[in-house]
Amino acid sequence: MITIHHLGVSQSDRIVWLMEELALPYRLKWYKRTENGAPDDYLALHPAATAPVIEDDGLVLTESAVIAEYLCHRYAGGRLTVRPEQANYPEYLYWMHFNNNILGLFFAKGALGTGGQGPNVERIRGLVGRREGRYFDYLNARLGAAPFLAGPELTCADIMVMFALTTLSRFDGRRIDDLPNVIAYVRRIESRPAYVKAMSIAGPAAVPADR
Ligand SMILES: N[C@@H](CCC(=O)N[C@@H](CS)C(=O)NCC(=O)O)C(=O)O
Repeated sequence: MITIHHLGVSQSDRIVWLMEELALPYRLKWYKRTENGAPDDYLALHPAATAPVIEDDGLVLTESAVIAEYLCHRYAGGRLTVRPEQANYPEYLYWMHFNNNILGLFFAKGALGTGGQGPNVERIRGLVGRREGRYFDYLNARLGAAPFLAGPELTCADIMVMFALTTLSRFDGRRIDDLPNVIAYVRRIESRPAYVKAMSIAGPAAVPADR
């Protein structure tokens, strides 16, 4: 059975959501954050040890997008993915990788917010602002044209992006209040039973417990 090593309040909640959407069985091991991020027993799991980490019969895997594709193809016949020969494959691929851009900007904004100085700070601040603005405008436009990021149905691309629109915006991530299509999309996903269940197990407000 798949084990999800879940770091509290982290991107690993999306793998719980994925498993609930696919109705696949899994074990969940919960790790509490320390002041410095992941605790030592979490860091010992893998050389990179970013959350999520999954374990499958001795295989230890990181990177959400990799894990999502791996689980869907190996255990669910490709459900929630889009095949290269399908017309919406480019949209699927693009939105599958959107998360890393947003997380990169989130960390850059955090660093700038600590009062960074030096000749490049203003240039980087401008670049971060411009890119963040354009990414979110693009997201809002896309969600005005299609109910889900890859098209008519929920896919792993949605599972990849939601964290940046919900949990991240509780911290210093960009808020979505001014993006009506994004708000409607978040509401749509928040009404899915698999999402509700996953968040009750592993979401930012969930009570820490192994399962
Ligand atoms: N690109 C990675 C990023 C994962 C990531 O940065 N996770 C954060 C939690 S949201 C983490 O591992 N933080 C703990 C730490 O670095 O100590 C993915 O999508 O899985």
